[in-house]
Amino acid sequence: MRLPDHIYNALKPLFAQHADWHVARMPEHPHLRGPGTHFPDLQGLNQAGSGDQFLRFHREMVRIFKWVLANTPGPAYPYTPWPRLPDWVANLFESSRPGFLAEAYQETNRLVIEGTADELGNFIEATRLSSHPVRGIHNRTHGTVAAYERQTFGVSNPLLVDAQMDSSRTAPHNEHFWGLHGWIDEVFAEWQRLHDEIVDQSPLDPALGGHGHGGHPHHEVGVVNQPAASVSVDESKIFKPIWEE
Ligand SMILES: [Cu+2]
Repeated sequence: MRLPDHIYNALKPLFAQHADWHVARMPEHPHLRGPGTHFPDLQGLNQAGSGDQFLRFHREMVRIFKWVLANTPGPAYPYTPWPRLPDWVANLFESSRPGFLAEAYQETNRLVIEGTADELGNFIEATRLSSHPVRGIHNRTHGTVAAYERQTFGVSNPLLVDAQMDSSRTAPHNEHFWGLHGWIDEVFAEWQRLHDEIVDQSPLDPALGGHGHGGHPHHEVGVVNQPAASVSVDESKIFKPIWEE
């Protein structure tokens, strides 16, 4: 469901380029990334580094989200990253693909210890670089939550307007985006601790953020506040519910 209105209104403009970032990573859109574009360092989903960029880009989003929560007037919104997928999502996975989640968690843990950040991101998202049979917990959760919410609350429920989880344009407005990405961010933080990287999950003022990581939600040096090419893309093949495989 959509976040409370005061939070939704505050963060919507800050994450307006989230969808452009995802669209620019698609292998068929090389002209939307690289030197001279909004995303000069961005790798395609089929290129090395894409999984690493996925983790770091969304780290920055989570940090900006925390800043918005701390600095937006109105009722406090308690934010708790999912400790792992909540039961109502896990049960949907389990009934469609028994054992999928247990195996996915196991491989996630293995990559936190033995993998690179790129391999971890590739597996969790999944990019085109992971061929593991239980890859893609991120994409599958986006698709599964979207379909579940439509079935449960109704397609035209006002609280799903501009907040569908199966579109990168609207998903950041949904409360579960932050539950899911909070979980992913904690997994990445654990990887960082085990690999002697500094972990910074502190709230980030969006006016100060955005120094690389393959592109930033809004203020890219040199191309400030120009809308990126707004290519509308059907993401239904990327964000499919777990029962449609
Ligand atoms: Cu995203």
